[in-house]
Amino acid sequence: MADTFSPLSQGIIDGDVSTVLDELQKVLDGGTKPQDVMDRYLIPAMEEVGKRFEEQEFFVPELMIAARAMQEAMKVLDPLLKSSGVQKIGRVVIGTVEGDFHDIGKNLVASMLEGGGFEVVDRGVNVSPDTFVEEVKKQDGTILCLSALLTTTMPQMKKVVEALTTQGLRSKTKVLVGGAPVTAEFAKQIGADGYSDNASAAVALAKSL
Ligand code: B12
Repeated sequence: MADTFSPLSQGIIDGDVSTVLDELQKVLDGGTKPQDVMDRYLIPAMEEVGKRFEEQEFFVPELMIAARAMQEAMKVLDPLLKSSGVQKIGRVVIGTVEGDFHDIGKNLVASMLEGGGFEVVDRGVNVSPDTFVEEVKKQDGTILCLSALLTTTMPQMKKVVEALTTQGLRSKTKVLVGGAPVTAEFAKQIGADGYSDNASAAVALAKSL
């Protein structure tokens, strides 16, 4: 039997933006914290979408309409995840690696880091190693966060680490990696300083560095 989802999660799976916005408002009005909304409703819905894609029940158009519904929900949650007026505790440069256009998880990590008190420079998606290096050069002691959602783009993370080394920036920079296919073992293999599989842990990790 197919799993049953809450109306909010089902709205994401169906890519039904108006249901998503209505249901999102209801759960927020009911007192659910923005982070819990992500963890309980939105992320499981995207996982389901990925599962259906893998099982060839969904194809790229369904993936895209679900992603659009997720992005609309994020527009509402984003300001709630960020706190304002907090003194910045460090600088983070973040982006999705070259060849990869997935940005939902990266945006979430960026929002949470900002909410956690970091100054965040978000270079977007499809970011080349040179662009990351340029951005890191602007200030010593930067934390660099790399996101990849495709097994084919994961090797780009290694290229970024190598580019930092070549430019003499590696020792001054902490590199965190993440994204669905990335593992702690892979992070270690490429010489990154840390890995996490979710946005809240990414903030704790960045703070510990
Ligand atoms: C939405 C989606 C899309 C959307 C992206 C829209 C957008 N603006 O991002 C669209 C439709 C564009 C898309 C396109 C493609 N996709 Co796609 N996509 C997905 C899907 C369903 C969900 C991803 C997502 O947003 N998840 C929700 C977020 C919140 O989770 P997350 O990204 O994992 O991020 C969390 C953690 O990983 C972590 N994290 C993320 N980044 C970082 C960084 C740091 C530093 C840290 C510490 C933590 C961290 O924290 C986040 C929050 O908790 C996944 C399935 C899946 N299960 O991942 C497939 C998936 C990633 N896609 C896949 C594929 C194959 C593709 C395409 C190649 C399809 C095609 N044939 O065209 C293209 C590639 C385009 C490209 N070059 O990038 C495959 C990848 C398979 C593989 N092994 O490589 C997946 C796994 C689907 C599947 N099961 O087959 N996709």
